[in-house]
Amino acid sequence: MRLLSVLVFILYLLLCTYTAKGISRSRNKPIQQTPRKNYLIEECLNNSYTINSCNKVFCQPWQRCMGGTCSCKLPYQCPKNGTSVCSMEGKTFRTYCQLKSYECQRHNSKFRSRGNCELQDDFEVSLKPENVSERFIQVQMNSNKMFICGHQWSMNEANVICRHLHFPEGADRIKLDHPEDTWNSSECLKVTCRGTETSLAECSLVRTSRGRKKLAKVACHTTHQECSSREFRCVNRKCIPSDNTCDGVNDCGDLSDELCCKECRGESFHCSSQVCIPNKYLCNDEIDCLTGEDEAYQLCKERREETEEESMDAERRKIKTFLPQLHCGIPNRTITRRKRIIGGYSAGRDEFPWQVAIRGTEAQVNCGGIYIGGCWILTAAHCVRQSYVHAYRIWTGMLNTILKNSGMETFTLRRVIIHENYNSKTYENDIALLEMKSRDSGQPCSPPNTMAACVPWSPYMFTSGHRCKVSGWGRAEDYERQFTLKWGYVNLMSNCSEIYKERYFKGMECAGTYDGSVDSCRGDSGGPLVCFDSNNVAYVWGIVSWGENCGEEGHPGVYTKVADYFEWISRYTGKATISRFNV
Ligand code: 4AZ
Repeated sequence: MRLLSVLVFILYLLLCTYTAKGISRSRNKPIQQTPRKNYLIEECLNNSYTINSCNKVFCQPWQRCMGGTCSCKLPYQCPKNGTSVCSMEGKTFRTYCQLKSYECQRHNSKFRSRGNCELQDDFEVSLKPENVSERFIQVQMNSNKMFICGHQWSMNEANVICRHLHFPEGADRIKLDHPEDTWNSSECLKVTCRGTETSLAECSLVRTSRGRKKLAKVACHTTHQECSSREFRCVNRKCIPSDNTCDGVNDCGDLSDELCCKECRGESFHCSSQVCIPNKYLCNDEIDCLTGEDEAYQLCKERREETEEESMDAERRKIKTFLPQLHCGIPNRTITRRKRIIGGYSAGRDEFPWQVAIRGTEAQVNCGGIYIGGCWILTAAHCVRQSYVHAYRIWTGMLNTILKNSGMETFTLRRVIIHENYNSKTYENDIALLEMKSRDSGQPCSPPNTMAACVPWSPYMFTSGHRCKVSGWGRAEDYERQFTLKWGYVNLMSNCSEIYKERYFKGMECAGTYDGSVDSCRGDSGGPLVCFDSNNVAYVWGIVSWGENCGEEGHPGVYTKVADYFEWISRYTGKATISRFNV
């Protein structure tokens, strides 16, 4: 009985606390404001990235990437294939790419129509009425005047129209409104733009019946103003609502609101390079994310978007298919065997076809290296000396250092190029290029059973947490010499300046596992850390450089961050040898 009353009392207490909580919660609710989520990455914004930053996005096919910026190609550098086009000034160009490269160099030849310039009808864009900030858009085509529909009207289209009308920063605001009664507007023009066009004529324009629906309005950007606390300042100094950042829509017009995003909102997709792209770019057979996540087989095997629109976008995409593309980073085979290395496995034949061995003055392998195409080997500066150039031998197509396999080939060197700022005390800029002598003089090197690893051009291609592969003939757990090529999975890490403090410099990158169970070690130096993109193409992300011992918990391996040296490498190899896309 006593027990029962105690139980009842406890129950009563529980009930009290529950209701008290309930009351206090409901009372608090109207006062508490949900904090606005910040989608943007501040430190990234400091770099003022725009649509012309090839560390973040691909350049247009009439541009090329130079030092992180897209710059204009010369018209003769365009592919020759394609249809002729006519500019607003009435000049005929052989291809769309040529017109765009001409325009890109500020000759300001805007696109007007396909075909050559004879027999061209008029194409005029104007804003109506005068003297108000937000106006309807009237397009005159073939003596036919029409307004632009409100259907699917977005900042992408508005920016293009303003650019067309010589407002280089694009639009400030868009709106939908009913037309004035006196206007005959039973039909309207439905526009769809990618958002990067400079002329409305490049977009898809389709005549449709308006019904009773609203029409599109735009206010083009004229003067710069201070942005409010709820606005984002674009790199082109326009202000846009903060809620419109990281949503896949190019509100700024220079894309600066989509390039530094922790995550994406609305109908948009997050590339691992922190860029938001509209969902309609997924699985459309054009790579938009630097490492191809938007076209990954796993994502796309069930979805294929077919959107065929009559616009110059199709021509732009066709031009891309005419551009040369390097064949790199694709091993013939990917299987793995027996466990070994520091937490690693023995490599199979053709699994690491870019891995080479560098034999020095003594007849043993002392460092690894990476074949990157042509006659070029990438390695660590601390592995080589200029004065030993005649002593080195490069072994390609090798798996085992004592059991010589068929398909091996050795090369002597023409040149050893050590980074001019390599510091042998701190291991800063621990990178070197070796130029092999071709076995048939005048012929390319083309070592057998060897495939170049692709060279990454942007430090945003792979980020912390990405699992990559390190390989080499270096020491295993027991520090014993190894004779077979081994490899292991390691994760890229971002907290290395906390671990190695003042010993960690720009141009270095850490990779390892939490417990140190997988690591590179003595003898692996100069060899590759490769990361694979969404389509399994291998990029040499790091060169084995140093570390505090091997396989120690809390002491990951330190690698030379190859993406930071793309320009340095291409200075010697030439851009065409190492650029996977758009040279
Ligand atoms: C070395 O001595 C070395 N655990 C290479 C890699 C690492 C440590 C030492 C990383 O060549």
